[in-house]
Amino acid sequence: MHQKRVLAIHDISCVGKCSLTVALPIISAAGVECSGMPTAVLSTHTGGFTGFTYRDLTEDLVPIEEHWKTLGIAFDGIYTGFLGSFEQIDIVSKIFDEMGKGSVIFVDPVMADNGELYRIFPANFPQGMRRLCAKADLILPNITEAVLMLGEDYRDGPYTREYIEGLLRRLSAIGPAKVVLTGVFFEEGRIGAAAYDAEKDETSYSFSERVPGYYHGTGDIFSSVVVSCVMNGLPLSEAAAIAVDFTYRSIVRTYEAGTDVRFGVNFEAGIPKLLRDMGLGRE
Ligand code: PXL
Repeated sequence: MHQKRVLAIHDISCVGKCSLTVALPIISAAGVECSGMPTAVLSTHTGGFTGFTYRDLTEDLVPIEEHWKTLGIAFDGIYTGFLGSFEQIDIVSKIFDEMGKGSVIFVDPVMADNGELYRIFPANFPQGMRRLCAKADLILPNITEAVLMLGEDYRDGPYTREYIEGLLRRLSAIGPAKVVLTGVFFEEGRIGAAAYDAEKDETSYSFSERVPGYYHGTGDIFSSVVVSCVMNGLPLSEAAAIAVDFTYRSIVRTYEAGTDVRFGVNFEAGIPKLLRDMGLGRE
């Protein structure tokens, strides 16, 4: 059997469980080879810590790709997350053109939450991410990232189905045939994701209970599970439902443990159930 291979292009935040330290274990556990292209090395992620180190690896990205081209390797999927600059967006866009011909392209336009662009990004950064999303097969924005890329004002929830389905269609019109939008809620106390397939013009929703607090890295956990499910051939609606449940359980486990949330959530303990939900792990 052909083992699928995904290239994950993210920073590596050494401590704090996000980006590559989440994508690698989750995608590997799902039986998919996960190659990594680290865009930067940080001592921790940028959310909630001060004094973190940041070594930019922009200069290494093209030589890494050039070497891979000499090896004749191909990727079944390319999955990008946090990118630190317009230059990195342009390089990744070129990697999609040069190495992504037969690949499913997943873009998580990590840059904002709760109505605000992360402070490290310039105000026009969403336009760069929009250009990258135009080349993707599947994008995974949260509501803030979605409205910033669409040039619309941020609204607080609860949302209506009409509003969410309008957002999904406008996002898909940028280019991607599939959109998974996170942070969707129609009532207080429950939150989840909407998955839209433009070819079928179908939208599905998955919700869980909302746990109080803000949990770093959970967007990357969610997206890594969706990537893992899609690469294993699961339908998008099922992929989103499994990812909502896995992320929710990781948050609850962490909330109950009362640990410092800056260090990320305990997703590791949920991996055996994740594999069962995906129909794997019975070998
Ligand atoms: O989880 C997203 C993310 C990834 N990488 C870095 C971050 C963040 C969110 O803050 O700071 C470096």
